[in-house]
Amino acid sequence: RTQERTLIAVKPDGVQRRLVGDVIRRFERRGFKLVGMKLLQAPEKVLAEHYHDLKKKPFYPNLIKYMSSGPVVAMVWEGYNVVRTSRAMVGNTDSADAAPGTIRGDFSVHISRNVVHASDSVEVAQREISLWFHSSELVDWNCCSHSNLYH
Ligand code: YYY
Ligand code: MG
Repeated sequence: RTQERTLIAVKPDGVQRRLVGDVIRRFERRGFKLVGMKLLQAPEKVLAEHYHDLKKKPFYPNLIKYMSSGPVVAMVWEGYNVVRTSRAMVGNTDSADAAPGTIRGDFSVHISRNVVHASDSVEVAQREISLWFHSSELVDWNCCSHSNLYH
């Protein structure tokens, strides 16, 4: 379970607002390991697949427009329970209900500009990681702080 991985993405508003470093810092300090990262203009096909379950929602066209409006920083983070813990770190989908101390609760006021994405289950994480990254883009490395984070 310390090998669990999740997809975290800083959305275009987060990149524009120079929040990339803060998001990375929170995951580093919590104790997670960065195993993949890239800045990219998200292709429409990737976004359509990424949000396929929301295709029929009224906000879907605006969501795709927003996610295409500029570069995103896609990352894969690894560690114990990372999927569930990162959802807690990111906060409620609706920024208005996101607790202070969470990324959305600290940096955003509206659901349509909520700064980051985090996979919501281990199965979804695996699908999203393979959608956004080639396996060759993920790096297996030994973190020198491992024994201070896990027994
Ligand atoms: O996983 P999470 O990002 O927290 O929420 P989802 O329910 O998967 O929705 C994805 C994305 O869609 C959300 O981050 C913002 C946007 N959205 C919206 O603009 N308006 C809504 N009423 C619901 C979601
Ligand atoms: Mg989601």
